[in-house]
Amino acid sequence: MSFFRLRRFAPALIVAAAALTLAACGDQYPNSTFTHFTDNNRIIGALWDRLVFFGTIVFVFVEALLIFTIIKFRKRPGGAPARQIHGNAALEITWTVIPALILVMIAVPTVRAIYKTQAKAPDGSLKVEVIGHQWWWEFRYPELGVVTANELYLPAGRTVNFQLNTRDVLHSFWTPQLGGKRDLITNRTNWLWYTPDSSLAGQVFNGFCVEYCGSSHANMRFRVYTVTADQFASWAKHQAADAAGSPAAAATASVPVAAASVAAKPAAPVVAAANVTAAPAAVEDPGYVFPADKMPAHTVPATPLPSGDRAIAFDESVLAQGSATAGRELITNMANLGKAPCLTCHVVKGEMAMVNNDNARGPNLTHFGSRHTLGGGLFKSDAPTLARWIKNAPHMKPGSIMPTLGAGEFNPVTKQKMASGLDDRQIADIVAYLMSLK
Ligand code: HEC
Ligand SMILES: [Cu+2]
Repeated sequence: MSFFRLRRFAPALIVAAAALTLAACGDQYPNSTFTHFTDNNRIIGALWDRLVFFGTIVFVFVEALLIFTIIKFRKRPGGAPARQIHGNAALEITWTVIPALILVMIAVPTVRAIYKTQAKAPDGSLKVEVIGHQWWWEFRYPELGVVTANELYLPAGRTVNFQLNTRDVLHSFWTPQLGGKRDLITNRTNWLWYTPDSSLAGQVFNGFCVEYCGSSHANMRFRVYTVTADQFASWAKHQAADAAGSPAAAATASVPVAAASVAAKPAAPVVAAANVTAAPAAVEDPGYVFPADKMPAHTVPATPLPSGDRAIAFDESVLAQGSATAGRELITNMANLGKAPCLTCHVVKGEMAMVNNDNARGPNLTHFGSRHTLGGGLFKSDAPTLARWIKNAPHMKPGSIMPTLGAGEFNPVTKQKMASGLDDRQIADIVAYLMSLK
């Protein structure tokens, strides 16, 4: 396209570009990093504002000078040849000094922001250990005895001090509206702290892994619920308790002394497990749980189940017949190890322990029924989704370390049909059990 034709189209192009830019302004962006809800975010936001401000001034000045020069000193027919210049000390000093001053104006607040955000967290902060796994998040509250996954509860107005570690490869922890990003680095501990504004109680935020970590990197998400101090205390107290229906929970309820002996001898619950046949007892104080119907649409997982040729067949009518008692048997009874060795990878506090939190490969399931999401925040947690997840998790989430467990299912890792495994009826029982673990 010749210069003249371009010139004819230029106004139209500029109008189109401006319209396109403006069109982007109307929408709401709930995951925007430019919405600042914590001290950490505001410090970094202020730095960004300053950079954009100075950058804009420099850009406008330089471009204006450029356009002015192009027009004013353009070649004219019959014009005199341009004057030749060699060196101009004043000009050279000016264009060295001004950028140097601009750099100082940027460097000083940048270094200050780095020191502020890297400082030790203030005393009295809530400590949360964030542990990255391929491809889900483990959250521990060591002071409160809580271990959970993919859903983080934070009391609004209190500083939270995150200790960041990874069990495998690099990950990065980011909740755009609250703070981050900060990497989780192998064999190293990183820290990040921020204070969610006290006005935030009752809100939900999306969090992401932002360091490429393998096939389900994009499926490694989490939710942050900011709640009141009372709601947080209620939630944490219940989350620290043993699983509903577990021998330890039953022992604590009747004879407090027995609970201590069970805890001291990890072998004891194995025997006890076979004897407890009653349905998991109703939880006395179920603790605060963020109401699912108060979650804004953009925080509700919308990943569809595999469909069409890829669908995981499951007879949903059996879900209604699922028995939590039978489900608990399947999970805890050693005789079924070949079928449902769930506890070789998962911890259910109060039940027989085959792994502890430090060597468990999967999320802690003690209060799974109180979570709204499933599989690294990828799916909504409901019975039909959970049933298919247990049947064939790696088919729903590429690379997932949770194995294919359904009889007859195609295992994407071994590339073979499962000769044996759980049938729909057994899965329905396990679903009923897990959903009862409020
Ligand atoms: C080889 C280890 C392993 C075994 C065995 C295993 N799981 Fe998992 N499970 C995992 C891993 C790893 C995840 C996390 C997967 C992800 O999100 O990518 C997981 C995730 C889950 C989740 C979702 C938890 C959440 O909050 O997102 C549930 C529920 C679950 N497993 C139940 C079971 C049940 C029930 C069994 C037995 C029938 C079982 N698992 C057996 C490793 C295992
Ligand atoms: Cu990751």
